[in-house]
Amino acid sequence: MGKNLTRKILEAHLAEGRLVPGEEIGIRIDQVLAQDLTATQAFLQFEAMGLKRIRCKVAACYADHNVLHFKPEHMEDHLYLQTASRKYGAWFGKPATGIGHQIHLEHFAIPGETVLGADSHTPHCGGVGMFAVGAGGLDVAIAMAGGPYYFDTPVMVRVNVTGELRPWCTAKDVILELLRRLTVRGGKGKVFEFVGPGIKTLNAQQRVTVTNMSYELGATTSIFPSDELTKDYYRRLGRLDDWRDMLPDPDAEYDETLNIDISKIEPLIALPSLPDKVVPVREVAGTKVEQVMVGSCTNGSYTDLQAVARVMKGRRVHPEVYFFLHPSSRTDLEQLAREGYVTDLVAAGVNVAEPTCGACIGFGHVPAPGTKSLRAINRNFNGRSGLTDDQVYLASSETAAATAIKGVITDPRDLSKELGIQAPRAELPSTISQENPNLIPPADERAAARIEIHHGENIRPAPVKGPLEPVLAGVVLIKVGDDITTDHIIPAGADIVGYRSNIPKLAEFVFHRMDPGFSLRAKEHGGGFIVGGDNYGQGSSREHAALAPMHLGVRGVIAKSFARIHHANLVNWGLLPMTFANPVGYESIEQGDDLEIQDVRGLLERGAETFVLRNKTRSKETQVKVDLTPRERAYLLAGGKLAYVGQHPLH
Ligand code: MIC
Ligand code: SF4
Repeated sequence: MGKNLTRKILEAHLAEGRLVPGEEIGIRIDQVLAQDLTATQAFLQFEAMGLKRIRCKVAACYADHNVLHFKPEHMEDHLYLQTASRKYGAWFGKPATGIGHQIHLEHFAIPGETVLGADSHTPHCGGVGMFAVGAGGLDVAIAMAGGPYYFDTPVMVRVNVTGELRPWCTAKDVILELLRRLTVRGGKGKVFEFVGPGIKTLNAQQRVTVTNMSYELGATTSIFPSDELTKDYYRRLGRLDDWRDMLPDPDAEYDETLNIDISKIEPLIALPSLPDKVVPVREVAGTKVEQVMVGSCTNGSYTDLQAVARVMKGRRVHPEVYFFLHPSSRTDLEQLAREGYVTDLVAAGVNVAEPTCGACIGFGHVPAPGTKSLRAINRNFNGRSGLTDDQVYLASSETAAATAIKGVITDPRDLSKELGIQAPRAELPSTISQENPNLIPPADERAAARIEIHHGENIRPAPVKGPLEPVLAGVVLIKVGDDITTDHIIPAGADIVGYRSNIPKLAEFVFHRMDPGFSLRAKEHGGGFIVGGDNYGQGSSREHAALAPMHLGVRGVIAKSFARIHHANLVNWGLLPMTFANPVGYESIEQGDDLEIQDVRGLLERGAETFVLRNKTRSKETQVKVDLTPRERAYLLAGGKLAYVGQHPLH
């Protein structure tokens, strides 16, 4: 029986368990990455474990989200991260080095290795044949300490790609097409492995766009083989020594198959406010937009920006449109500048902003109420742009450029017909320099001993919850619907992210944009429960969406279903995730109801999978289920994974 690529990499890294879909495995992690919003907690947790030096092959921390330093504590976070990185043995990307995923790809990605990232878009490096997975900060801290990463063996899906993209149709349209078909829940528990003749028509950067955004399917990750096209990319990087052939066997077996003929794909667009609300661009063409953005880890590369520059050359941004872009790599920006593309963009009236996440996460360029924004990025969750009830559309960079010229949503194919503009080809830079003045190497062990870590005022120790109580009781603090994102639970935005390393302060903002009274109510009740719909906790990997509710005394979340990373984060921080045994259970509970689970410790210890939830207010009982491995039960009993690791140190 031939092996697929995912199986080959997992087998080579297997530390515990069997590769049977749904069964828990532990894998060895070669590389870790984190970014400024998640890394402060990860490093604080690493310090709390009492370790002196990072034990995985490569660790990198990127200051890519909060780089404008609107407040003094923002720079303090970076000084903490820079000193901690150097001391413990991680690379540090200074602000405006670029977006971590792209910098990691350019400098460290190695086909066939594993990378665990404290960011949901870590599947980025899957585009060059890495097994690249996003996780909460604590899981990354444990990987830094040399511990395995535990997760359920994914269902391995063969995505058979045929055909070739037509002019003006892009890799972004490929992933939008998959979102259209599968939705934001369709990838849960799965790895999408892209194979077939069509992948030979997609260069490494195009592949990366697909794997990066595959997380929006809720997938564990996705991966392309490392082949001759990957080799070509490593040649341009000047890192041929890091390249290796990583292919599935010709007769490889998969659990499922999906076919996609990319020659049938047309320019697509996700409507506000979920990445799976996908329709052809021509269905909404003519809609007036006031703002256009190109950037993020999905669309900020040289390839995207060169395409935009080619479209904009000699033309002008529509007078009623604000068009800005955030490159994803300083190196790529430098190359674009050397080749004159930046000049073309600036001459056309495009605002070339700094190479960071920027407006993707609501840092700047917040749309005005009532306006529409078209963005070549990966997420359009409501409120993420910084405006509650925003109207953000997601499309390719080419569609963005066409829209910026015309002032209304435009199918880029019309540019050829109306303005005689030739469709840009997806090109890679001829060279991608490894000279990076902003990427600071770790200190050697001797020098590290002398480095004082900069612990600013805002950097508070990693919190730990006490052991699980015998009876779990409290009121329902909030009841929410389906597809609630971690952006809803703990919003981003410049006013809030500065407190990522200060959980007591951050906790004031839980559900802030949806229900500003939540935190106060939780405090008044001394905590309680959250009730959610399907896919609760999708989106960002931020463990703060568990940590901050934990600080407010939230004891458990009862939902119809959970997103993978958030489920793990709840367990990691000692909050019990439960699902309704019967969907009507959701209807029977309202905000304010008083709930109780008797003998919860005993139930967990005995391995029970169904618990009785007593609704004291309505004198009713509801069955709830838990989907927990023995290891996760032990974490919950201890009061979370950090508490558990404190009792069972990693060797
Ligand atoms: C995001 O895109 O939402 C983020 C900001 O990159 C997050 C991480 C975070 O919230 O710190 C993610 O995707 O995991
Ligand atoms: Fe940054 Fe946006 Fe990518 Fe998250 S999705 S890492 S905020 S660019």
